[in-house]
Amino acid sequence: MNPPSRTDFVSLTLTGQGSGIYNNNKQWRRQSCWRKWKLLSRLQRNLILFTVALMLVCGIATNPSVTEHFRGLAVVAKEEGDHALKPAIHEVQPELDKLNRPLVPESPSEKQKRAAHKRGPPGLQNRLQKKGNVSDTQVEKEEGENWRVAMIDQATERRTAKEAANKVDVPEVEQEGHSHKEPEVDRLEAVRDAFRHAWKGYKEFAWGKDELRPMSKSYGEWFGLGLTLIDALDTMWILNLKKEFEEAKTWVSTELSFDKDVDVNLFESTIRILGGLLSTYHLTGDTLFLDKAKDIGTRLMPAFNTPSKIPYSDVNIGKGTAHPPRWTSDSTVAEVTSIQLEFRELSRLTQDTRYQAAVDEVMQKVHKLEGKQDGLVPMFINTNSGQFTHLGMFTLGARADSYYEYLLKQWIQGGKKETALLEDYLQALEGVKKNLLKKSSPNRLTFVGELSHGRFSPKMDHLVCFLPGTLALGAHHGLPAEHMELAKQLMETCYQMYAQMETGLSPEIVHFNMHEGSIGDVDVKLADRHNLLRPETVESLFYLYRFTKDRKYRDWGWEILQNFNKYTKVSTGGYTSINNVRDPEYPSPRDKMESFFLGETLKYFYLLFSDDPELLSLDKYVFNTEAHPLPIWPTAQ
Ligand code: DMJ
Repeated sequence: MNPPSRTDFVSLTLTGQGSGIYNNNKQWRRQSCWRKWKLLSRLQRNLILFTVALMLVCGIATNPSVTEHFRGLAVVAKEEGDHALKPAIHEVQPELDKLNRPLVPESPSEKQKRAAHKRGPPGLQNRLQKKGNVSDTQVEKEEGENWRVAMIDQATERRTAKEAANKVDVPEVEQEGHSHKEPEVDRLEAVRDAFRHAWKGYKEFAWGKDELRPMSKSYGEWFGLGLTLIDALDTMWILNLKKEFEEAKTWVSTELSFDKDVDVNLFESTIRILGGLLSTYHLTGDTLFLDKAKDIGTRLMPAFNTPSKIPYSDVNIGKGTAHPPRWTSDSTVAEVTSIQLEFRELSRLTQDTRYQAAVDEVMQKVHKLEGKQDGLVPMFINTNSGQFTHLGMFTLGARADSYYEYLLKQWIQGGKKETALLEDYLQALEGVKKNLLKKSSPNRLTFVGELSHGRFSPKMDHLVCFLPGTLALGAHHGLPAEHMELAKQLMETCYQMYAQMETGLSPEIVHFNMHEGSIGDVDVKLADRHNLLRPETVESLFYLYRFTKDRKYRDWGWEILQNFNKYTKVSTGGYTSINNVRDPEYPSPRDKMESFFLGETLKYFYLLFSDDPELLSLDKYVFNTEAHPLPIWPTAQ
């Protein structure tokens, strides 16, 4: 064979074939390949090597588990504010230790279970698990003499007896040929354990800071106001965590100061801080919390000094100045219409009408605005003109959700007299039914999609899962029974958003399939696979259980709690948001415990499992959008 000429193309000659002898033994093939390789020019060899290397790199980079891994390492929570245009979170850069494999050390049996876990889209199934992750920690039994000063209508006095009734008998299981009965699981105690574990991390690594970063054993600051601690105050009271509550109260009385040159988001600080302080005041009767509530409420008032009286999104609580975000003069509709319960209550308690007047004016203006479609509101409103902007886009998810929730809840708070609120609520529900409500394929799950300039999108945020609870609450307060029917259907859908995921935890956003012949109901885009420990589904389960007493809602909640324990619990303390609910092998921790996990999620779990309907009776209290109970006004009853 003649050596190939040094041209810039690859030329291979198959010698064996030409001789008519077919030799295919390994040795021959190896030598023949090597000979051919040596016959190639340097350029040809380099070209081939480069192509192979390129293919390898592309292959690795497009492997989802690898990309998820890098995302997990690099992520700085993308856009987590639900309503805010863009909250600025200033993370304190911690010393990073092991960011890989965050979760509690697994037992060998758990490892086996995970190894056996099938990947790929599962069908509709109830993933109810039989055992809980209940630690041995015991409840503190002793009641302090004066601790429960003005307890919730003596409700908790009845709690202990009723809690005993909340033990769950777990079915017999076969193990290594022996049949034995699993111990009873006390679900309320499991929630307390989860709280204690979360609090342990917060106390050790983030005490007095806004948020725990459990993986790096550090903290993040947003407003610099001890957000998690304040958000969690009433949860500790309700869960009867006396020692933890007292420590937190001491911090509030000795360390918490709002006299600080910081920009805070009006909506977030109202629902979490003002709401948290007001509800803690109601539960404890301790005026420390009312004084603090009045202080922060007053410092937030400059937000309303705008040409339109539609508040700015940000306030400097030290300087008394307010402003919109740097890039727009818009606020989101949810932000400006979901601060009313708190400011109205502040006026009632302080007899200072300015707070209520400011937020009522916002509602009156929004009530009259052009740009709604069948009662549905756009997502943005301009603080100069007072008009909606970005017309034609409608969602019950981020940036609009709690507008609908607060229409109903203000109506309830004020004694069902403010008919404009009720009218807007009822009209909006008609708008939902007409424009946003569809069924998925193949299982005909009812879901709430979105509308953009007349075009329907089958996208549903997890945030929308507040809706079953709100619908049920409305039905309980005398609205049509069909609201309850819709609530039940949507509740099933929200549950399936968890059950159909490989970790049993819902992603942030799902897309429902609507075409015939779809294999599963739910699709999840890569960028939407995170779970931030959000409360909405558990919140709705609580309402649905309270009103129907159907135990399946409790069982669904129990299943979800166990999956939080399995995939988000960090062994050194705290729980973390995760990046990928579809990968039980590596859910990829985000290193952040949102304050609402303690303020809302765990509180709703506890209320779901409690047998006492008088523990925060829904005829006496209305929960703000951050799960802080505020009283329904007594004069109204
Ligand atoms: C909370 O801050 C509130 O529930 C708010 O209404 C929506 N977002 C978070 C929880 O997901």
